Amino acid sequence: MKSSLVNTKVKPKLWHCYNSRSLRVLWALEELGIEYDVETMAFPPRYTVEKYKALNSLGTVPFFVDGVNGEIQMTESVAICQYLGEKYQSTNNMILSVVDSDYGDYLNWLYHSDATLTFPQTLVLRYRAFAAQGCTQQKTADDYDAWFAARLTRLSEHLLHHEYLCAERFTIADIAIGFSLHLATLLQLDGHFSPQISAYLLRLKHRPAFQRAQAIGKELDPFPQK
Ligand SMILES: N[C@@H](CCC(=O)N[C@@H](CS)C(=O)NCC(=O)O)C(=O)O
Repeated sequence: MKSSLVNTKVKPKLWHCYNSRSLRVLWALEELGIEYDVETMAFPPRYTVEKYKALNSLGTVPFFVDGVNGEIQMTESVAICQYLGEKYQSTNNMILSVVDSDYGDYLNWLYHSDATLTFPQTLVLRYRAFAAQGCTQQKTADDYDAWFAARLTRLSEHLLHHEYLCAERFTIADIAIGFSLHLATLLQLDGHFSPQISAYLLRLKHRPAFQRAQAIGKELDPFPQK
């Protein structure tokens, strides 16, 4: 259902929490160099922001609105990156299309980022990192820690021979996978990285657009000690 709380400006608007999946969208916006509005919130916004669920009934981030009347409303970080890359295709080279030979790979990395890499991390986050809130289930966290380690294999093999994931250039697939690796470092799962994964992540984090995006909302870091 469309919300009546959305603004109607033409600039896209993003609701963001520091170091959450909405970082993928901020990073894409910064790479594209377009104007946008961002609202930073403390995590988790369904508890910290009054009426956030009236805006986004899932209560999650990212929440993204675009269109003259705010008619485009999206909640999936990778889909939003794809939308932005395609909408601003004339000013960037960050997407692939069906005519590109790496197109299958490109789609596979886009889906791999959340379905295969971020998924086990969310269990570690919930049952290990949020232990202070009484959510600890060590066995579950340990199982998904090992699951994550095993799921890095394909990426590790690929990066032995490639600097970026597709078409030998930076694309939104690198944003999608790069965030999953960044999250792993926050959860101290980076001990599972092969040298080529560590080097790839470092390469991505050196990008000025990543650095600008990652600084936004830092004052609301839920893990300020890290
Ligand atoms: N598949 C969605 C997942 C969105 C999601 O679960 N976001 C997390 C933050 S990384 C969230 O908002 N969690 C807060 C909550 O569940 O209350 C995406 O990739 O954007």
